[in-house]
Amino acid sequence: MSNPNAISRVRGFQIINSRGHLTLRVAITTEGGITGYGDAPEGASRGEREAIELRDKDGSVSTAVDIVNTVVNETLRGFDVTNQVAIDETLIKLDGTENKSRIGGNVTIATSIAAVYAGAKVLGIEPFRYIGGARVRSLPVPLLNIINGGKHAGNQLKIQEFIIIPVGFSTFSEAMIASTKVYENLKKLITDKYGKIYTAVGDEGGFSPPLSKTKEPLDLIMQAIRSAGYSEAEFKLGLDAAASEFYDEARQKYVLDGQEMDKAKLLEFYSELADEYPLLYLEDPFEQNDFSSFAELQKAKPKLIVTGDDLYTTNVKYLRKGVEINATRGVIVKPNQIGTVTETVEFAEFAKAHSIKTVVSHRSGETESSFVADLAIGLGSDFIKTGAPARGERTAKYNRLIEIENTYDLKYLGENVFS
Ligand code: 2PG
Ligand code: MG
Repeated sequence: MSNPNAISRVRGFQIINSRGHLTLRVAITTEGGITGYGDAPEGASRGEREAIELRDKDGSVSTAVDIVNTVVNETLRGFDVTNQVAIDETLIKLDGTENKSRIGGNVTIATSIAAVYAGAKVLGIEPFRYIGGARVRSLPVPLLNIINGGKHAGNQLKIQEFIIIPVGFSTFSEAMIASTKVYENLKKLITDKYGKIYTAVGDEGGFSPPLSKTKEPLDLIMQAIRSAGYSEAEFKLGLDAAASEFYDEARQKYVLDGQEMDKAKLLEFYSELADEYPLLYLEDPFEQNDFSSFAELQKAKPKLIVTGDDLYTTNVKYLRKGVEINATRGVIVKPNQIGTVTETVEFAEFAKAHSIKTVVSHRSGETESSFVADLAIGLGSDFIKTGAPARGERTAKYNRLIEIENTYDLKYLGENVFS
């Protein structure tokens, strides 16, 4: 008898992402007629060691589409769609390179995610349950990027993301509603101070006011938190410096706030920020090869969750190095940095086994897929980072979490994220 869960067809096609760029969507259909879809997100500030996105010179992803429709389709046909590990291992072997540069990280991740959705559907369970099983119990704390800089905006800010963290609430929904109030107040403040034109938003839905020094947006956000009626008890702050983007490699200097800083000076600068503001989270404070500066900062500021994104690129090989020297208390988990869901799960589990906080993350170029929301719950992640509480491709993830909270008995992590 034939297996209804066997894959009958894998099909790729181009769709449009939040930047107006083309990206890959993969549809996996089973013999029983069930289909699951997976989208490839697109980063702007990419890590050197992350999986390669196959993109053609004309900006399309036509070659990736062809690969899905030929070699991937031929290879995966007949696989049981619920055998995620076998599917992902086959994709890894099919590619055969360290960074998925042969068939493309976008091909592998979109296919891998499509398999998750199809697998969950054939079993009749939610994707988060499919990923996390009986262990699922909590909703992550959102990291909301409400002022955009760096590669994600047209302003002069060197730091890429200015983040609010609603820890002091008892449900995810309350945390999100309060965050929309802060966002709204921030918009008012920007309108009053700089004019309505500066309420236009950057790639991740955060505002992009005409500021250049790091403390200016932090002050503005603190003001927005207060005018929305909240304090440090409810909201902490976070930053993604994405420091590789303002590092001058030839001169070994960071160019920030109109100054040239060496790594010691930059460490001092971050320490000062941590003393002056309720800063809980600091991602990629140094360039992506300087593991030891991450460790020094983490040691100097043990309460801060120093986090590696470009540092690790969701790859256990690099996280192992970070663990050895206690480089960071946190890691970013981005499925398309490594290229399959199985490797992503392994990375998150390795982090957890070493008591490192996990931050499941979107990319700056996204579709309306809510995969990272289900992934964050499935992994029991501490945090989810998915932009401002605005723009459909960001709200798709937040609204999925709200929907899950209102349907299932899961507990918002809130303050417990500190334990
Ligand atoms: C980051 C991400 C997502 P990008 O640096 O953390 O916020 O940006 O997708 O452009 O790499
Ligand atoms: Mg980052």
